[in-house]
Amino acid sequence: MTALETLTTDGVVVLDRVLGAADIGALKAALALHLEATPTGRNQFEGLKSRRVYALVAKHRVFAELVGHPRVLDLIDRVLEPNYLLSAALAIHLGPGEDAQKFHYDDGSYHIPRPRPPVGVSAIWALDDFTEANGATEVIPGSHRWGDERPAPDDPRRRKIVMPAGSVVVFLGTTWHRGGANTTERARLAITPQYCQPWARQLENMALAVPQEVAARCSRRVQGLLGYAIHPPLMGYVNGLHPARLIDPDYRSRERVEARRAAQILEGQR
Ligand SMILES: O=C(O)CCC(=O)C(=O)O
Repeated sequence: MTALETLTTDGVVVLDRVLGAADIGALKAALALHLEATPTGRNQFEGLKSRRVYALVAKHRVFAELVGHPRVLDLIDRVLEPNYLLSAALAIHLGPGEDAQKFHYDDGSYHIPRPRPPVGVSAIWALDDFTEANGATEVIPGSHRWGDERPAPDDPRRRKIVMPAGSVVVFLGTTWHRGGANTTERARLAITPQYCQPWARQLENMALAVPQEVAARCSRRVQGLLGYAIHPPLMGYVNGLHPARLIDPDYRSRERVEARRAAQILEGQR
């Protein structure tokens, strides 16, 4: 089965060892000061012994590169509609002694009855090895197809995503999962970018979280993920104009392409 087939059949797929040691080192170095300055979580979901660093794209270019990683985007390109958005980008430092999270699914903020297609897709990049004991993410394969069913805390169908550092687990926004319990003496570090349909509200308000001068230095692909794109025919404009005008002196080429697409759609609707 291809990775895409596994993702659509099971609701979850692991891409093994995508990042090398140098990439992992750069991400950890960029996170270190932010983690030190971050208090532990405010509730059971964030983890009372864990730390979360939000708005990563605003914090360092290595995070912007990670959210635009082609191995993950190539998969999501086939699941979500063109012009999909970055919905959230955060680091999770799962502390020693942390309890398992409650099972949840990541696009649960969209109150649309299940079963349904996913509104989002999430990725969790392992910056440390994910092991049986250190809180590896637990996923219930196939649960993306569920309607009202909810998993019990000890659901026997749950699978620990044991994977080496540098790997990434990608799962649909409808797939039930949770952070596992960390029974070791060391933290487990991960970065989780989440993506959503281009017509859905982002969990993290990227237009406010990422300053324009930072967005201007991102790749065009990442700028699009942040919202500097039109979802044709009409979604995402600023003052009636293309949002890339705010950050890109060369915005006209994008404007032309997207205006053409908008005109085709509007024409087809008549
Ligand atoms: O830390 C993890 O492994 C999963 C975290 C998670 O699912 C979440 O916070 O939504």
